[in-house]
Amino acid sequence: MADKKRDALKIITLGNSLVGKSKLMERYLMDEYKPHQDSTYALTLHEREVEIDGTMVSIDYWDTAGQERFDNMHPSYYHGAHCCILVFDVTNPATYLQLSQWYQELRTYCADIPCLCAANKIDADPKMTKKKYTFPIKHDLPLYFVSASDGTNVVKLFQDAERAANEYKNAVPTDVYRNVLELLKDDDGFDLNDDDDDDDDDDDL
Ligand SMILES: Nc1nc2c(ncn2[C@@H]2O[C@H](COP(=O)(O)OP(=O)(O)OP(=O)(O)O)[C@@H](O)[C@H]2O)c(=O)[nH]1
Ligand SMILES: [Mg+2]
Repeated sequence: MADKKRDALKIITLGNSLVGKSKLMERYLMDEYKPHQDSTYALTLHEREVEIDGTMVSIDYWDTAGQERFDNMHPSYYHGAHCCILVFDVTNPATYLQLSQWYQELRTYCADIPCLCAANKIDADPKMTKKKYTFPIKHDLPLYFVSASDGTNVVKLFQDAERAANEYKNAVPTDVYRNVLELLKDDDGFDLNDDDDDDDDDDDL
């Protein structure tokens, strides 16, 4: 069990209080949405097993709360994260403006994890999906128009986050392996495709 825990992917959410972070998780993980609920006061950890490309993967979803009230998160919230879902509320421009601060804090602790941006509550004001949001463009973040209330795009958002987290986790060894192959290929004395059986004595030594 302990080994399994250490291997779990960690996905965090960030964004102002009341943007719908907990409701989005509730919609995805429980496929339900109860309209009235207080802010999250403590850390909530949801564990889930999913299949990604034929392999079962454990995911820990971290949800915490009241960010507006505390202005920033404890570093341990970010520690070891593999992906972040950054949420704002399309009906509340202040939550959009605050994204850059959340993003800056994220990058302080997690320099290169994938980050997805979620524009929530589109059910409340569908025309907001027509607006151009420069923040995600500027930072090259994929943007998802979602509604925890009616479920629009929620599964897509979370499945993409799971996939991105998994790719991020597996990227390091893959890159190292690729770099080694590149180095070997660049080395004139070592041809990966050389099936010459060295009968040829013309080779300079
Ligand atoms: N119309 C609408 N309301 C939503 C949606 N998602 C969340 N809400 C409402 O917004 C309020 C806040 O939702 P939460 O999920 O508790 O927000 P939170 O970001 O977790 O807030 P904190 O825990 O304080 O950080 C609740 O009253 C929800 O019912 C949505 O997609 N559409
Ligand atoms: Mg919450």
